[in-house]
Amino acid sequence: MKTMIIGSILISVAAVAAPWTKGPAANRPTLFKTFGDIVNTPEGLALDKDGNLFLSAINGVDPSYSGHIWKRDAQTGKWGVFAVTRTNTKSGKSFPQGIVFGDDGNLYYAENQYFADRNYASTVRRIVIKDGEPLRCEIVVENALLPNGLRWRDGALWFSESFAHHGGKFGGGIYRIPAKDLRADKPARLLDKDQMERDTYCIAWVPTELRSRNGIDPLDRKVHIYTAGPDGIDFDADGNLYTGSFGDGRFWRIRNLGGGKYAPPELLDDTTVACCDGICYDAKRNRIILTAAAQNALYAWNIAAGKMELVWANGDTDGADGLFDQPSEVLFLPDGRLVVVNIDAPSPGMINSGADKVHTLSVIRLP
Ligand SMILES: [Ca+2]
Ligand SMILES: [Ca+2]
Repeated sequence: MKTMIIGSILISVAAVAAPWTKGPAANRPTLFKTFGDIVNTPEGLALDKDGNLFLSAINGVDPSYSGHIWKRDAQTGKWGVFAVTRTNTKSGKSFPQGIVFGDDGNLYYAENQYFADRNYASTVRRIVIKDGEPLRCEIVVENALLPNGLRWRDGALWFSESFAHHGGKFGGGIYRIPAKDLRADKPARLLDKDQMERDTYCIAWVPTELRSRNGIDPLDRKVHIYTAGPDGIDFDADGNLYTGSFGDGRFWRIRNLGGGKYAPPELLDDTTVACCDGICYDAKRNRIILTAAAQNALYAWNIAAGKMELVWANGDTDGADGLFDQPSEVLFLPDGRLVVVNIDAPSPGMINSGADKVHTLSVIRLP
């Protein structure tokens, strides 16, 4: 009897064994926020000029909860729903992905309809804000496939289009829309991808290499997402743009040549990250932080040294203790802490073994 009890204790201990971890102990993530099922798939992050933090809930895991956007008050730290995003009239759903504030103080977001409709049904929209309150959602960019990471720089909205396959090649695009063309009465219209070479809004096309995942052919419909191109985008202090691709994890720089000109994409690293989601610039350390979604990891590209450094990685977990559960987006708070979104919506071949009931943001205070 005693042996059996000891045996069952050992089994229960093994079942809750802590996941493996890698990276400096000082970088260990802790829990920043747990959400209920209303935010079952957290995604994009943005800060307004007052330091309030915004988070989009794309809610792809359980779309019976509508897509919407939360706000964390910078003064009180309290979270609340900021706005429910407007549904697509055809799909009846809203899937807000990347978000960013414009110079006009309005919140721009990628309305990603790709997983409901692959025929240019996606848009970029803005929530017009007055005195801190949302007034309306309006379409400002149309005819997109999978708009994803958003940034605002030099009077323009920048975003990645994660699917821009054309000419028999897989890849994604980087787009720039000047503020004057972001009009609710006449949205900026992207050209179809087979004409993207003459789309004046398209700054760059980035190719995706097809890589097998645990023996699964990337052209298999189950892993279609691994044919995707650029996901997260951000700029360094000199205005050079960086992006990482979801499909093959490759990391690229698009140099700012001045006068509105940009160099062709330059491959910086093609082996470290297997699947890149969001990225952000670490101004204090002159690095680009990359999420490595499949590896449950964060890496940092050291710009001066020209090399990749591991920030943190951990094994499969639901994230309840603050460890990573498929990191997807990163952003520095005004106090210097790094917030990491755990999207917890795995594709095949990821360390994250399944979407669970614990919906979290992690935080790291980098030394
Ligand atoms: Ca989780
Ligand atoms: Ca999980």
